[in-house]
Amino acid sequence: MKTAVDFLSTALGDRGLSFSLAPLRRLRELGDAIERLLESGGLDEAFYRERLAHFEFAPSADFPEARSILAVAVPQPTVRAYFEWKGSEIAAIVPPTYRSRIDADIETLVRLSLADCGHRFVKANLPLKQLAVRSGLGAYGRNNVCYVPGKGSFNRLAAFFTDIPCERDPWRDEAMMERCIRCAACAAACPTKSILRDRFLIRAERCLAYFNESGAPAFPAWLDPASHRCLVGCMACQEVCPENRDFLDRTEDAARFSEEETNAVMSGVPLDRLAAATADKLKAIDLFDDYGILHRNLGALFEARAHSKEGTRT
Ligand code: B12
Repeated sequence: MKTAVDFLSTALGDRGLSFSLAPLRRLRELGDAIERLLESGGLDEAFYRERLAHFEFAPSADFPEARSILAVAVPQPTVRAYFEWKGSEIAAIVPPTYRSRIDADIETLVRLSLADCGHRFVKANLPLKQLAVRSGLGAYGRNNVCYVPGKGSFNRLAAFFTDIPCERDPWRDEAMMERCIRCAACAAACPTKSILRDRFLIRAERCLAYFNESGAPAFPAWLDPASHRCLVGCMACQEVCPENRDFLDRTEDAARFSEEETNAVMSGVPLDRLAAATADKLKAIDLFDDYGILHRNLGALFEARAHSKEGTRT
């Protein structure tokens, strides 16, 4: 007879997604690990409060039948958008895994596969890398990103509580990929020196993505303006990684913004007054909900481009 895992393998595995299933009793260990880092001072407390305090280390009370945690990894392409402005055009990168609308597709696939065998699930709000690594779905890179064996790091992660009984316990210690022991390409490429050679945990509160995802009006003065190479996030530590060599060409051109549209974004025209076609393009690159950060980030990209042109002229 087909088990729930067989159904998941067909629905997810056959579409190139990877998954793992861990017993619910392991849940506490995820919270404990973060707690220990906080106590030892390894994790910046202000950063924890701002970005990590929202995790929920238990299924909601209306799901007492929950028995397991399902972690899913979905390979994602890099997205490229073109912006025309003041007579020139730039290609702006949205790194893989910012495509949050894929979450609804993952949920649909899980729903379809579990409906076939009568199981329930709810979305889980957990530290996803730690869950993926400890449940055997992947391993950490030195850059603290999670790599799925043979599939690199360009995978968006998601998690669900399910009532599937988990007979096999895949739980293991946190592991870093072996090739990272002798490689520090990511540390050398990090524009903010957030990846350290003598400590595993990155200085997340210095990561470029931390700043360009935030709603702060400006970037810190110490940040090199040439660091900006993406519309949001950063590719530096993953782009140079040898584990990702085979996945760098998965780029999709998703939208082209005319001079007029770029002008609207740059001058902060309110979202509800943007032309419908421009709004659709923002949705196509998954940045409609992050519109508020775009004019700052796009401005930084144009500035970085201008600097690099000046550099080549001198
Ligand atoms: C907060 C957050 C950020 C913050 C902080 C990142 C960070 N490293 O913590 C900022 C804004 C900087 C950020 C940036 C990015 N993020 Co982010 N982020 C998150 C979020 C919401 C939580 C991450 C978290 O739990 N951090 C807390 C730290 C403590 O967790 P940890 O890194 O796993 O730390 C463990 C290990 O360090 C371990 N440990 C400690 N010592 C040692 C020693 C050894 C040897 C080992 C092996 C382990 C180990 O213990 C720690 C606790 O368990 C998740 C979504 C989610 N719900 O999980 C996405 C998430 C992690 N982000 C993601 C991505 C893609 C990114 C970016 C690549 C985006 C981009 N292109 O710019 C960058 C990468 C930055 C980087 N190099 O880490 C993906 C990662 C996918 C993947 N395949 O790994 C996630 C899972 C989102 C998603 N749904 O897919 N992010």
